[in-house]
Amino acid sequence: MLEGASDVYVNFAEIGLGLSQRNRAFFNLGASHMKWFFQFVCVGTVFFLATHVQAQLVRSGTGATATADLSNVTNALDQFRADLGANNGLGVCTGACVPGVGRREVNWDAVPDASSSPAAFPGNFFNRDPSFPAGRVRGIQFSTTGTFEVSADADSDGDGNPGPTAPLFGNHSPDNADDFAAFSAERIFGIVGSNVLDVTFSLPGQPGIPAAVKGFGVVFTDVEVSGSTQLDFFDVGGNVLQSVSVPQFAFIGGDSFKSFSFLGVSFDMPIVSRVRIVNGGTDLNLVQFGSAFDAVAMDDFVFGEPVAIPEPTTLLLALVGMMPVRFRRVG
Ligand SMILES: [Ca+2]
Ligand SMILES: [Ca+2]
Ligand SMILES: [Ca+2]
Repeated sequence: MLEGASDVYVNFAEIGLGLSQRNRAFFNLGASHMKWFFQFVCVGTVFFLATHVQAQLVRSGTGATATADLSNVTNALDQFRADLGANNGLGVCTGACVPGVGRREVNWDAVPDASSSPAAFPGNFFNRDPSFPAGRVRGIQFSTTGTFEVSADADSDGDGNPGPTAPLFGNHSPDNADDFAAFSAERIFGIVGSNVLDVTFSLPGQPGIPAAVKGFGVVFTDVEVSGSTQLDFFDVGGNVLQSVSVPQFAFIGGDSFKSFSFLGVSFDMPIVSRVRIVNGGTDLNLVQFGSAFDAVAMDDFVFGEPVAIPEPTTLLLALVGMMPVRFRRVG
């Protein structure tokens, strides 16, 4: 059914073509439209009724490198991965990959030096067409009013010597390098000039085709204040499906022990078209934006395999377009 949803979107143009060729034999038109009809029923069920029947599954956990206990984080992450299904890897969804089924991941670690701090990271880096390397074809897009950065690795200019840019966003503040940690070595993700970003989805390899996913989760680092960090899930109509605070790492004393907090939420069906991330209360320069003074960064993103969202107006026109064919048959 979900694979059919992809076919519907790609072939919408054929609806108009079919209507303009009215001398085509009815048998062909009828079979074609019946195919569309059943696909529309499937798509409609998924995208327009889903918000009334969906259930959610929340996975979360915290831990810290210094306490040598990341089991709550890894267990929650692995549960979430299992909730979504097999990792479909990189590139366009072909072969065993079915749109809407399985998952993708981003760990930032293969981002080149040229797109890492202090350089800005483009929000469409992983939302490219197949003319780009497969690693950049994942169907996930980021937007913010600020500027994204991926942290430098240990040798930020590739000359074989450490630096010159400090890892873990230490180039923005020494506090960052003290408090942040990489869950997957060694790059992490952050924002300058804002504490909010939006995540949207496309069919991998087709950046112009908006898509929805079944679930989305992030491993955050250094969430210390309750309520400072949050995920808001939106459906295709812009309605909030769920808002969940990311659990803070509970600590006693003056340091967060380079902690991690994972939160992932999945639904019965791929109905999430946007996720808003409130990433703590400050940006990488420790300029306060949110109500809580809590610097937070992000590492691993895990999300469901995107499936195309049909446009409601196109769906309506297509269904109306079926009517003259039926009238001709009766006459
Ligand atoms: Ca170097
Ligand atoms: Ca990483
Ligand atoms: Ca913090």
